[in-house]
Amino acid sequence: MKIAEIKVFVSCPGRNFVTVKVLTDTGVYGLGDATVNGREMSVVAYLEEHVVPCLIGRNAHDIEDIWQYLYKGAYWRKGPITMAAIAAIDMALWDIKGKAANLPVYQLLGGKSRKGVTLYAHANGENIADTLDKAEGLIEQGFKVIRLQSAVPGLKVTYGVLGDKKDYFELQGNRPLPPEEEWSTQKYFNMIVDLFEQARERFGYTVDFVHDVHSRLTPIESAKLGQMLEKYNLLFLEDASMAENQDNYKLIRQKTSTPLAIGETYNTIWDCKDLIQNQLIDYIRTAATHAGGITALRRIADYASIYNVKTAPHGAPDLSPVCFAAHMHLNIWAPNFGIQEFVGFGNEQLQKLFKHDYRVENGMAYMSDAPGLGIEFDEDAATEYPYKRSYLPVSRLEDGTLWNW
Ligand code: EZ4
Ligand code: CO
Repeated sequence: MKIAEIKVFVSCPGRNFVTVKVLTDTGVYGLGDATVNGREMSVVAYLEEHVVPCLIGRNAHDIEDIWQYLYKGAYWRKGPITMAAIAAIDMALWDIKGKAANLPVYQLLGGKSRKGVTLYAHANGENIADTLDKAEGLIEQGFKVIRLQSAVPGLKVTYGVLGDKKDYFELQGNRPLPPEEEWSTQKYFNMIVDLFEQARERFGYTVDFVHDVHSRLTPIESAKLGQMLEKYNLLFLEDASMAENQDNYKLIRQKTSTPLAIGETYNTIWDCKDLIQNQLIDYIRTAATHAGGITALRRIADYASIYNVKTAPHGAPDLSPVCFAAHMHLNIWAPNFGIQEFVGFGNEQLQKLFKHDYRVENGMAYMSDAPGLGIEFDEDAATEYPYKRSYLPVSRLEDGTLWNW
């Protein structure tokens, strides 16, 4: 089964997505997601100029060899653009193998470890009461784990809070230049304990909560936050601090028993090797699109399992439904799966482009037994929504110093 053609699509059904379609000489094809938010066209160039010509004529079944060929064979290893390109090809090849075998991808990974996939939903509010009202709505829908984010009084915009945008799906799309936001740890600390204090007062301990710090804190500030939130029993604190220096988490870990999650920006297992091996984190949040596809995420999951680290794949709106499909197969298989982030299935345009048949019930996602990844992409509809240059925001401290967004 030879690779005959590879097509790369960039579409903007509300926000940009890079979708890859690998076609074989047997007519079987597969889909992959190569979206790097705010840097979409660099992955397109990487694929079209440097990857596609090398793959035409190769055996589509050789997933591992093609992965190694694109990783080791580039000489320039790792990095978000390289790994998103590899990821998209890898997902598409798993999709093809599943279709050829007439089996869903999770069967090729080893079969089901569970009935369904536990999700966490987002409650984003303009103030604490607003966040908790939204959490209540999600609890009524059956979600048992909720991410709580609330605007920080005194800062003009807060990560994860919608402002005048009604649809979280569009939050990071359609910005011709990067917007600027500001950060103050002191103002954040004045809000954050109240958020969880009031959440526990209102909902008791019958649901789980998570919170995304989005890497705004230094390690010692993260340690302090972890301590302040211990009594509210979070499922995890996400991206407390940056960990380019993985030793940062030693400091946080020594000081607090609040569970820690990180990994949505990681490209390879090397970015989290020390964190996992030293048991400095509880959840690894690598995404199939950004960390090298199903082949790479399977390897990270297996490695993490021997150190009691669970998987919690990134599920923000910039990961396309093809990535979500890849995660669903990994999640239903991985013995050490923890939880999947979930922001819904996007707007109508997106649902027109990508067809799938997941069922969400009581905070769990279930999938069908469709062969391959079980996702379809409407190429013609994609042309109706052309690419629009768009950026994530940048963040500055109040004195103007550039900070982590
Ligand atoms: O900022 O996906 O947990 N989710 C997140 C996201 C990320 C975006 C970046 O493209 O942190 O909202
Ligand atoms: Co996050």
